[in-house]
Amino acid sequence: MKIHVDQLGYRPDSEKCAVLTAESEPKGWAYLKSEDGTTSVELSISAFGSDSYSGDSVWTVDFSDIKSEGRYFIEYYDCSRSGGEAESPVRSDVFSISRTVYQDVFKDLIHMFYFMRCGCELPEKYAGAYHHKSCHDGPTLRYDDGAMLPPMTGGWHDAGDYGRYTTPGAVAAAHLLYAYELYSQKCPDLLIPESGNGVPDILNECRYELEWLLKMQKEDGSAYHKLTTEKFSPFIMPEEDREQMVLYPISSMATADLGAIAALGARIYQRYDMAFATKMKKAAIAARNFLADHPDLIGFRNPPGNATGGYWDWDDRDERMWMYAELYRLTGDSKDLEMLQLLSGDNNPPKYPPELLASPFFKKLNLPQSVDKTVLGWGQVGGLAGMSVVFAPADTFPDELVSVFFDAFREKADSLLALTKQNGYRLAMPRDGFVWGSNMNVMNCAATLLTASFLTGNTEYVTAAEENVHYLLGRNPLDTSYVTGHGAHAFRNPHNRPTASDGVDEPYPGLVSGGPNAHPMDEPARAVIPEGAPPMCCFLDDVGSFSTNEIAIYWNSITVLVFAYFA
Ligand code: 9MR
Ligand code: ZN
Repeated sequence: MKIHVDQLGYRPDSEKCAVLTAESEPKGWAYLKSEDGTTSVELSISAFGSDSYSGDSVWTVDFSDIKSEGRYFIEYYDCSRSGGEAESPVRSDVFSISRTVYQDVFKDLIHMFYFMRCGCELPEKYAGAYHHKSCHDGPTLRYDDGAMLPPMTGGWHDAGDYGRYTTPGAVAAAHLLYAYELYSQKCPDLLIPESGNGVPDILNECRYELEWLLKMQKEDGSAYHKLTTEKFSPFIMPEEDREQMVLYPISSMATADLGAIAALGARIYQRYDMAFATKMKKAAIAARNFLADHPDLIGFRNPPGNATGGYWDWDDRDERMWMYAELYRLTGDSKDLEMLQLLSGDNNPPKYPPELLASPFFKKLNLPQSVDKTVLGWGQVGGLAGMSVVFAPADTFPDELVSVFFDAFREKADSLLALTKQNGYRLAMPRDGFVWGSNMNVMNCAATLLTASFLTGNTEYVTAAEENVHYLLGRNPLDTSYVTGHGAHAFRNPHNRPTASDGVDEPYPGLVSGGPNAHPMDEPARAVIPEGAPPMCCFLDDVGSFSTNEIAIYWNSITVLVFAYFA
């Protein structure tokens, strides 16, 4: 028998439930007890049945009625054996019921981006034990023509590796900017070099990435896909990685994402720095003009010899859609609106590149015809277009267009709501979400539900989103909190180069693990996770497990977007 709880805890007025797993039916009694001994409430145990995501037999105990703030645990007494001699009870981890239960973790989730800064020293004052010297500040070799360009410093390291990639960088910055736009009053002060300059710290941190993204734009308005070494570095500190930085070719995805984030940035920063906002507006328009002249997909594949992340994507309709949505909000130009209408309409089939159509794998890939309008990932950004449209001031976009996105959010949210009732851990995510970076999908589903709740007022969507938060913070079959430094059993061994080489035992706090992956690709995970294991269990807290336990800026950022609501 095990009792799984959110290891941070629950908000007082929310639904609250713990998951009990056992070999056979628990016939004893469960109690919610306060740590100070003043409260002891008997809870009823209800059967869920067998849960396919985890392989567990599940019972639940609901304690939603307990709303008093405090520190609690759940205790189960097995009195099923005759003789009356009670065995020692099974206890859950101690957790809080508190209005502010997610505030500290929210702050660390944002502060994480400071640790990911590239091209500057991280002094002890801001980085504590994780301080290190400046990195990746040498000259840049342009792949296209072999030209040696000045250093292109700045931005965040992408993930456990030290690459910097345009599409995931733009998406991560977007999650933070939308989080700020929707919940500005909740965004905390951080301790970063810019703190106290009169600009909210989440915007200060985000600007560090935006300044670098602007450098990734070519004179013709297009954007380079990535800036990385040729191969991944060994597990060394970033300043020890002195391999040549290479600027790889452009892609239409990178160009459109850059146009979108620059337009969004221009909108948000104009209150604080008009010159910076104007620079971004120009960049957005240049990207748009380039893409208008290049309507076909400009894909990206790693050139021979290059083995860093590919971030390949076969479809740029969603990136273009997001760009036109943000541009229209900025410029009000009817041509931008027309393009957005065209791209988000039904009469817009994908234009997969000929080499893909000719490949025998094409059918297996099962690529979609229509653009998903709710996804917020690195490769599919239709949901970012959606957020741009549905959260715009009334009358910005025509009603029919708003309805297209509104309906997409509601439909997706309804299907997620159904799922949350079908699995024992109440996770609102389809089974096929357990891929590399599943926690991004978990948070994406939560963000979709929250958006739908804003649109409809349906609080059931909020409850379902909150269940995903509980899953992330430890109410899962592995009893693992997937955020470092938060929760009784937080993962500790991320696939992250600085963590493995900085000589500090604990990883820095606020890192989100990629999470369970039903198709692990790395040796350590494959060695211990049996083929066909239940998806929620396909995880290994091991530094070598890049496909289940890496970290990435866009996994943190989507988590920031969700926690901004609950913090
Ligand atoms: O997050 C990406 C995941 O969705 C892909 O399945 C995986 C393999 O292509 O790549 C992940 O992104 C990695 C990137 O390619 C390089 N930096 C680390 C990223 C996180 O693992
Ligand atoms: Zn660096």
